[in-house]
Amino acid sequence: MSTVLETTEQLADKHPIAPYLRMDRMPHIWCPTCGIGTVVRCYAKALEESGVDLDKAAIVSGIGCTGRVAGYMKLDAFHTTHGRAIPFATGLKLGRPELLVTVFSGDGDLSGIGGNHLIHTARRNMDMLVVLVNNFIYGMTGGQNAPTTPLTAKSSTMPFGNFERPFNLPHLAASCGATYVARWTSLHIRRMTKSFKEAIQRKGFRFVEVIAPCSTLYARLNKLGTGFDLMRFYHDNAEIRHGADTREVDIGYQDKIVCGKFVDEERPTFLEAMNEHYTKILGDRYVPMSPEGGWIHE
Ligand SMILES: Cc1ncc(C[n+]2csc(CCOP(=O)(O)OP(=O)(O)O)c2C)c(N)n1
Ligand code: SF4
Ligand SMILES: [Mg+2]
Repeated sequence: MSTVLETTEQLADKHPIAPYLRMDRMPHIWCPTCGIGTVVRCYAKALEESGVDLDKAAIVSGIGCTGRVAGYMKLDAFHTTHGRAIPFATGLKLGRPELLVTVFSGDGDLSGIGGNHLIHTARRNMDMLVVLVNNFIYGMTGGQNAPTTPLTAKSSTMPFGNFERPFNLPHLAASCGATYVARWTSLHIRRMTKSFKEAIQRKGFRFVEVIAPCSTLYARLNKLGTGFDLMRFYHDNAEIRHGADTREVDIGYQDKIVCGKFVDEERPTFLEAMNEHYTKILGDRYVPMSPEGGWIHE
């Protein structure tokens, strides 16, 4: 009996998440043991298990290694400018309210250059899921200090160690008004997937931070070994505390990482609040957007 060997491409097409990826764009740009791919895997699995209609889902990224995610997902995808994924996603959601809109980007993109958009979009409870991959550094551009770099950690712009207080992102998102806030590491594949599934079902501003290795820059500049060593560190130092007070989930350099679901509540989204308000003030004169986009005309 003769055995027909399949090509790498044929085997790759059989991968369980191949239907969610643009396989013609493989191989991806990410370094070996980088954590971003794992987060993509969990997100794709969550889409699949949630039965999301892919024609009704859109993904938006900014710039950076994580910013490449939108380009690899087989969804309506938008690779926007640096720091502008959230405002782009806001426009998309307002124009097409029926879409599941996900923003997928890095810590620098979303909380550095894009930080102003992050806080105001959470405050407005704009209906979108934000997946922020936090590798504590600007990966794509050479390992510069980010607003998330832990105190004393080295970066290419702080070779003697960071002395700037970093953001505690779950607390930032929660205090600005995010209605769903969770943090995982790229080691927590089942919990992260479950969290994405839950967040997909919710409405409002949902924020999931995933701590993931940048093996090439953060790990190397800090002599922490490979991405695999960082995964082992997460294994030994992640502490799951659902409902933890977000004021207490700061991340210190090589210190414990508190993970879990911290916030899960409901309040009117921007569009719901707007529709209710204008209907109350303007009555029949107010013409709301149809859920499919465009205006409803009687
Ligand atoms: C306006 C502008 N400023 C700076 C840059 C350069 N730049 C590209 S990606 C990046 C940092 C991205 O860091 P992060 O969002 O953490 O993504 P990572 O690469 O770590 O996944 C910077 C500063 C740019 N592309 N555009
Ligand atoms: S530079 Fe860092 S974040 Fe970028 S792909 Fe490589 S390991 Fe990942
Ligand atoms: Mg980063």
